[in-house]
Order: sequence, then structure tokens, then C-alpha cells
Amino acid sequence: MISQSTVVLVICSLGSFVLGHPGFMDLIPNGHMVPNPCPNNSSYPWHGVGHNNRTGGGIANVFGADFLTANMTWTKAFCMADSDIDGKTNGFELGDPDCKWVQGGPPAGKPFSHPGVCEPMTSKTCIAVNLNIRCI
Ligand SMILES: [Ca+2]
Repeated sequence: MISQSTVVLVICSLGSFVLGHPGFMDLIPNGHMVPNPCPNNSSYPWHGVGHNNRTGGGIANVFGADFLTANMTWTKAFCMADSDIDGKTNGFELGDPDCKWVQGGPPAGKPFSHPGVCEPMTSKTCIAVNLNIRCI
């Protein structure tokens, strides 16, 4: 038999998963302000930065996968990586082009683009990379 506290714990865990891990957004520069790269980007910003859909949840995108590989830490290597292979480093896309951001501190600049969605989305390379990105 499942206890009432187990049910509450599961429901809370699902809620956090669907919301795109708000705490994780504090672990990258400008994590709360990542631009929505979709053509109809009236919903802004992209809260599920490490996920294939704007609100988070589900399978991680390429940036989210690299985030896990970096032990959820903004390392120099993770900052310098180009997770979505669009020619721009993760740091550049998130407003930390020199990879100097420290958690809790101000980023060097504003976020430029999304580090987990290859842009421009209509380029031949990006269409292949963005197969699982959901613009809804
Ligand atoms: Ca990139």
C-alpha cells in the first residue's frame, strides 16, 4: 500500500520536473532569461533551458546533456563548448563570452541566443540538430 506521504512526494517531484528545474537555471549565466529561438516566439523566455521544449521536462536537449556531463557546473570547458554546434560557444550564447561568470554573480552581458537550440533554425545543419526541439 502506498502511503499518503509517498503520493505527495511523487506529485512534488513531477511538478519540479515539468517546470524545468528552476534551481538549475541559477547554475548557468542568465539562466532565467534564455531567448526563445522559435519563429513564433511570443512565449519568452525558454525556461527549460536543458530541454527540448520551452517549459522543460522530458528528454534533455544537447545543452542539457552537456550540463549533466559537466556535473551541473558552469566549468570553463562547458562554457567553451558549442553544445548545439551552431558555431557559438555556450558562454557566448548565455552572455558570458569569456567564461568568467561565477554562480550568484552578474553575467558579463545579456544572453544572445539559446545554447541548446542550433540557430538559425532553418539552416540545413540546424534542422538536423533540432529534430526534437518543440516550438509550441
Ligand atoms: Ca552554440
